[in-house]
Amino acid sequence: MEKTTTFAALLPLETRRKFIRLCLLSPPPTKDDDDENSIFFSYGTAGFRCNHALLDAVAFRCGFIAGCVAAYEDEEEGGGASGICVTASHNEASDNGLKIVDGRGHVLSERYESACELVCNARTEEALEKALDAFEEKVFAFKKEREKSREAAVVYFGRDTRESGERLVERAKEGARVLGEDVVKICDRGVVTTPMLHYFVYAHGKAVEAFYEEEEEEKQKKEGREEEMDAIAERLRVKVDAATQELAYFKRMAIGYLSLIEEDEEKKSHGTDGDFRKNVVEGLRANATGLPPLHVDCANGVGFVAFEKLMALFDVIRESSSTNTSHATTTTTRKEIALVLKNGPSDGPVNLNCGSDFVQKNQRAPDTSSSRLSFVNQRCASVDGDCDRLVYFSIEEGGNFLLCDGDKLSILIAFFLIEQLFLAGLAHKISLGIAHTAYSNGAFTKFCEKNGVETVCAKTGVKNVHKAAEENFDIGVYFESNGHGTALFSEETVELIEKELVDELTRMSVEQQLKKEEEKSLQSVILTTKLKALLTLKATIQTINPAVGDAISSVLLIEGILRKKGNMPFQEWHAMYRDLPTKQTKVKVRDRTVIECFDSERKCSKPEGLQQRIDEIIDSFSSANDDNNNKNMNRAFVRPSGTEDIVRVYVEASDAATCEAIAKKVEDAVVEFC
Ligand code: NG1
Ligand code: ZN
Repeated sequence: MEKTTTFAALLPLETRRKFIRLCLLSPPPTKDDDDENSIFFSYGTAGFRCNHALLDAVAFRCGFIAGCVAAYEDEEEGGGASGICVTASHNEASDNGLKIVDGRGHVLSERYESACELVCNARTEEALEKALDAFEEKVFAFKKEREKSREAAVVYFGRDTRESGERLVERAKEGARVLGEDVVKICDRGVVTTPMLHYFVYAHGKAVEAFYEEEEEEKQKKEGREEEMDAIAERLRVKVDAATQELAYFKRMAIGYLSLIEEDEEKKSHGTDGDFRKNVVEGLRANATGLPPLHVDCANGVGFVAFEKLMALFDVIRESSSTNTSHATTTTTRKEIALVLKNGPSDGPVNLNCGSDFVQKNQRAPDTSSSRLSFVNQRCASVDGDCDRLVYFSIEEGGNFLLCDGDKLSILIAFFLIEQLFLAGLAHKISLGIAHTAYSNGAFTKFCEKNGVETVCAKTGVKNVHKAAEENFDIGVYFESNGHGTALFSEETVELIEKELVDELTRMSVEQQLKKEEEKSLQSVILTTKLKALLTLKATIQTINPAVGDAISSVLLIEGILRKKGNMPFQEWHAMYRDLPTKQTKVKVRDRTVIECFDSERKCSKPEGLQQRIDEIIDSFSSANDDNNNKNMNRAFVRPSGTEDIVRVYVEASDAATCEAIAKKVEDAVVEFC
């Protein structure tokens, strides 16, 4: 695309001046009130994150940045709307953070990051001018003329349950307001999960697109008179508003899930159709006695609130279907999904001894006073503080802890989708693979290889894995081991599935007309295998949050898949392959940024000598008795965290004791070299 104008030309001089003046009035804090000793705010794995008390100026500046993205960025490049999530995800309660969402509902593109850092760290007028110029150079380079007719852009705000959230959202709103209300509107969605906020921004863009596509009103609008333009703008506003409400979000997912498990619903209904299905379908199912309820550890966070809303919606749907159908008894008494919610915001500080990060990294159940014993012998799941991560776990009779982490979520979803693609006759047309990070277990990658599932390893962080999934596959399943992830369907894949579905329905209806009367009733209930698979794929797409990985949407998807797999017990899923023992620790060092990594962060090039030391440690643990398999099994790597001021150490070995021993040595090496 050709560069036709600059940010400076787009951003009125007056706005620029005002922003700079306000920034200078409340600069970012320094260590010990010494200007020479400024704190550097780095754009980490997921935006700015640190102790909440340091973040006021950063929040203000991020609000302005989000406003600029919404107002001045090309719609195709992610403008028109944007979002700010005030959350520090899995971090402790005293931390907070700012995540910026672009107009497509994705995390802000990487190309903005350095400019964001400049804007958030500038302390003088000159530095602020330069930082804004950096936007001109890098961020808005693609922007053509801002259309005069365009309605005010919208910035959506949301926060998790942290106490500091309200204050920081207000600061961020002040930043967006600098642009003026005629340029940017503010929409505060209050306490919501991170994926919900991403969804609102995504839905905004889709609603605007659909409005203009379907109604072809953009043309009219340009030619129309003043009052017509007002009426059209109002209609658009109403549509966008409806599409970006919580209810729209929950409805999409709940209906997707109900369609996904529909086959089972019908199977359970009485009459000949039911008997027929029983013969055809039930034979394939190992266990149809129903899944026990899922106990969900909500990390003392916003997930609790969101899951409650989802359950309330299921209640409403159930009630309305019971008044509308003759099968009142079957639909009202059975719960489509049974969740027992634990660890809500009133149970303690967010993430303290609970949540997916605690469970996955410590390999044990949440340990809060309110939930300590309640997970024993149950099927359980754990989300993180802002509800975008999910892991499943269970504690066996003897206390043995079983974890289904992001790797196992990937496998379950990928295998399910591969099966459906085959049944739909689309396996040769649609490529499917898994993107993961260096933290994935060696047993997982081996299992994928053995089963012919393609994998790619990306750098840590959703933005990297997302990109890898998007670039490499038509359907890219990706999860970080900590449970951050989703399944991405390319636009062409969604279109292909929809087209095949229409074709299949047409073919069936033609066939139907040719059939004799007596054959019809049976024929009408026998959905062909292909049609069923296509419907399943469509329902899967609807169950998934299209913007970003989402623990609520993932719970629905996994629960749906387990039900479709004949109520697959947790143990069976867990036993698909056996994880190698792993150990993850954190090391506090003076300056973690001295470590530089390569090979998707599985190796480090700096500080000099550290990688060689790690290699030596690994070698020293492979004895002459080891067969080649065992020798290759042990691995360790270190990388600086992008969300905490620590270095992460990861070790994987053939047994737990070796893991511990290697971890200890690698930690010492990190301390020595950094
Ligand atoms: P850092 O702190 O950079 O390791 C952590 C997670 C990432 C990702 C981000 C964002 C681990 C080892 N790292 O990043 O996977 O989830 O937080 O929340 O879990
Ligand atoms: Zn999170």
